[in-house]
Amino acid sequence: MTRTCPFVVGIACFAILGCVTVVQSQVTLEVTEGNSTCIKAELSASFSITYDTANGTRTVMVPLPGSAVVGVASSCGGDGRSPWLVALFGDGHALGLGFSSNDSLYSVANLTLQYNLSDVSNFPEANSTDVVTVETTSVGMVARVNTTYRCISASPVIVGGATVTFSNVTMEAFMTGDDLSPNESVCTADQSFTTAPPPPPSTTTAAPAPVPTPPGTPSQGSYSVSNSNGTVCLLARMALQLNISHFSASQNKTIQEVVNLLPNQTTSSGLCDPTSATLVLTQGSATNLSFLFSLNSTSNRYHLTGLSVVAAWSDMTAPFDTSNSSLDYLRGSLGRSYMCISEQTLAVDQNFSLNTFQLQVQPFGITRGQFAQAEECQLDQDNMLIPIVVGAALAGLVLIVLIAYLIGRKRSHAGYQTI
Ligand SMILES: *[C@@H]1O[C@H](CO)[C@@H](O)[C@H](O)[C@H]1NC(C)=O
Ligand SMILES: *[C@@H]1O[C@H](CO)[C@@H](O)[C@H](O)[C@H]1NC(C)=O
Ligand SMILES: *[C@@H]1O[C@H](CO)[C@@H](O)[C@H](O)[C@H]1NC(C)=O
Ligand SMILES: *[C@@H]1O[C@H](CO)[C@@H](O)[C@H](O)[C@H]1NC(C)=O
Ligand SMILES: *[C@@H]1O[C@H](CO)[C@@H](O)[C@H](O)[C@H]1NC(C)=O
Ligand SMILES: *[C@@H]1O[C@H](CO)[C@@H](O)[C@H](O)[C@H]1NC(C)=O
Ligand SMILES: *[C@@H]1O[C@H](CO)[C@@H](O)[C@H](O)[C@H]1NC(C)=O
Ligand SMILES: *[C@@H]1O[C@H](CO)[C@@H](O)[C@H](O)[C@H]1NC(C)=O
Ligand SMILES: *[C@@H]1O[C@H](CO)[C@@H](O)[C@H](O)[C@H]1NC(C)=O
Ligand SMILES: *[C@@H]1O[C@H](CO)[C@@H](O)[C@H](O)[C@H]1NC(C)=O
Ligand SMILES: *[C@@H]1O[C@H](CO)[C@@H](O)[C@H](O)[C@H]1NC(C)=O
Ligand SMILES: CC(=O)N[C@H]1CO[C@H](CO)[C@@H](O)[C@@H]1O
Repeated sequence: MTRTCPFVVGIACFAILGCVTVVQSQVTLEVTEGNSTCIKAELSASFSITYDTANGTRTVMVPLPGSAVVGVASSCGGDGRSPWLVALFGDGHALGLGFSSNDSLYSVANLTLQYNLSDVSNFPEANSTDVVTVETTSVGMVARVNTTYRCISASPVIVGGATVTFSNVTMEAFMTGDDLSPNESVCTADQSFTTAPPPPPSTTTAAPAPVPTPPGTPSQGSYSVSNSNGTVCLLARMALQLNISHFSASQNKTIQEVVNLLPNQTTSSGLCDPTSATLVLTQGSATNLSFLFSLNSTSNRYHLTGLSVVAAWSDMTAPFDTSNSSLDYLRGSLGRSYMCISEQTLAVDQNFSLNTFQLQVQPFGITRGQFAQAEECQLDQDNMLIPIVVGAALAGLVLIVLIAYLIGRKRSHAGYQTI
């Protein structure tokens, strides 16, 4: 059985999940006419697509597979038409990029995504079999004519109910030779990485940059995921705080921003499989957080193996996007829930960590829609130890006083008898 893993922002999938190993493929696409190449693109892309099921919406992650091919609709333009690159993949899915140019610049004028909801391997339980086409004209890929557009950073493009995240892109349209031009136009996201602004000399009289006020403790939200027959298959209640290092537009430097997830503005969705479970938390269009849990059916233990985030906050110069699919947090046993009341920091990479508070999760083995008995994290057990030690010390003290009293009483009693 092969099916595409629902969680692919990441890089790899476990063999145990039984899914295609989705090392995100680098795809090469070329549009030629006659003997000459007019568009050449080497890129990775993944699609986050939300669709309707009978029981609400679901979000899946679909990668652009290495097997994608250039469709015949592609063209080099001319005769008033503009160049058009169409990549076909899977069961009737397509990604189209239309290019336009003037004397100095060329750009991706529009992006079209077509996906076929009949494809049950990517869109399980879809309540429609339509082929959906969505389009946007704000793609934000611009380069100088006769140069190669380069963008290694992940750059999300929102199109309809979907997000296309490109990464590691080198691409040229309106080519004059058969190979990508050695001259590059580097996207702004890459520039802020490579040319990190030097810290201002401390001797200047410049006013200190405003430090973002740290938010208070976040509030706890309750989230759940149901499977196709409406049975709750994942439960979570937790308070979450995102800690992201990004380039601040207002301060013109990289800052660390700590933001609480607001449960009353957050919706949950996800997917459950026998050995993997995904929880996606979406706060408006600003924050999208995915958790991937996996179950080891040999040891009957589960853990949080993947975390991914897409954040488009007001002070960012570009949406922030990162993921790590080789984590090992929140370890619990099948048939039990995992609980950690204490604050925990889940480090994802050098730019993103997630702080959790008052957390209880159960990604597998839910019965009657309720949490099973909890296994407490070590931090909570350590915190419990202090009152126990204090209590034991107090009990010991009481015991000593009592014994002393009893001995004293016996002595004085004995004293009476001798008289
Ligand atoms: C393609 O190249 C061949 C030989 O190099 C040439 O004979 C042919 O005319 C060219 N075709 C076009 C459309 O330029
Ligand atoms: C699919 O479900 C959504 C709500 O979940 C509903 O609004 C929509 O009409 C349904 N579509 C079909 C074709 O049943
Ligand atoms: C959509 O997918 C279904 C089933 O996978 C397939 O039969 C159909 O041909 C696809 N539609 C298109 C337009 O490719
Ligand atoms: C995409 O943009 C090009 C250039 O502006 C235009 O010619 C083409 O019709 C557009 N495609 C769609 C589907 O709108
Ligand atoms: C080319 O287009 C860009 C925007 O797409 C514009 O900023 C620039 O001024 C244009 N240049 C010329 C020479 O028309
Ligand atoms: C791009 O290259 C072509 C062929 O080498 C040349 O004719 C054209 O003037 C160049 N355009 C720019 C803007 O450099
Ligand atoms: C980016 O793409 C190049 C080939 O186009 C590949 O060699 C390289 O490993 C890719 N880098 C990442 C981080 O995927
Ligand atoms: C719902 O589906 C799950 C597996 O997807 C199954 O274990 C469970 O028994 C089903 N429940 C009902 C009420 O059909
Ligand atoms: C941002 O900082 C860089 C380097 O410190 C400087 O060259 C640039 O002018 C600054 N931009 C703004 C808008 O302040
Ligand atoms: C959401 O909750 C916060 C406090 O947790 C409250 O200040 C805010 O008004 C609430 N917003 C809505 C839309 O309920
Ligand atoms: C599952 O657990 C067993 C026993 O603890 C261990 O040997 C095995 O490596 C684990 N498998 C995975 C994929 O982690
Ligand atoms: C909770 C809920 O709406 N469950 C429904 C999920 O969908 C199946 C049919 O696909 C219904 O039978 C359930 O009632």
